[in-house]
Amino acid sequence: MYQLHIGNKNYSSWSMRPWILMRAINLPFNEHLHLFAGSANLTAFKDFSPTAKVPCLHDDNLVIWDSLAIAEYLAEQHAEVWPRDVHARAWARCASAEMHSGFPALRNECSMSIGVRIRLHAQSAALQADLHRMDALWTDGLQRFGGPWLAGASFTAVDAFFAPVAMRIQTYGLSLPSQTGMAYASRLQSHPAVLEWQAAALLETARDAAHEDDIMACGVVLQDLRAPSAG
Ligand SMILES: N[C@@H](CCC(=O)N[C@@H](CS)C(=O)NCC(=O)O)C(=O)O
Repeated sequence: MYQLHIGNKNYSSWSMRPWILMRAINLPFNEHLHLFAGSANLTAFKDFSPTAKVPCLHDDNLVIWDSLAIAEYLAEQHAEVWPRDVHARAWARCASAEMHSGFPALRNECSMSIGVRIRLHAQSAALQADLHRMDALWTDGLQRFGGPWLAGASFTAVDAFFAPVAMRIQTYGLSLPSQTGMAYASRLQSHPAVLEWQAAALLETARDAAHEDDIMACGVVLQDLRAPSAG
């Protein structure tokens, strides 16, 4: 059985990706949730992850410590991870790699916090450029492969890679230029695996100071839908 190590569901966008993928395509796994604890992670997370980061997948003696590498490892054994069509598969890999290494303004200025609703102090030009690129990328996939998912009829790894973006759109009330892009964000928000992850995130009572500080710095908290903090 796969063992998937993840961080707090409210904050950990990288953990969310393989978890959503595995849940959406019905790959059984045991979840190991590790709470973020500032610099203490560096030692505690080292017990299961060579970079002291999450996600990290264990499969018997194999350790895979990066979200994109996890998707590729799973794809070696499960054909449904990527689209079956070679063109759709190449596109899906490009889009996932772009998410993995790009969209810095979106990632830095809109830290993921699923249970909170925030009004940003400002939207930088870089953030607006990221949102325009996101919209163009999503529209391209949906038109090229016919939807409803980014690379065709089936939910695949590329959709899982953008699930945290749909959460950020919800948290920060972000707008994409097209109806097509917004409709895809809302489709992602209501996927059963995303709803399951979100429900668990809302029940979390742990708070991580570094993540909370990031969120407070970028805007005004309008609503906090999470279970009350454990203190
Ligand atoms: N490139 C890595 C990024 C992993 C990453 O940055 N994970 C964050 C959580 S979302 C983490 O573990 N942070 C802990 C820390 O920095 O102490 C991946 O794709 O898996």
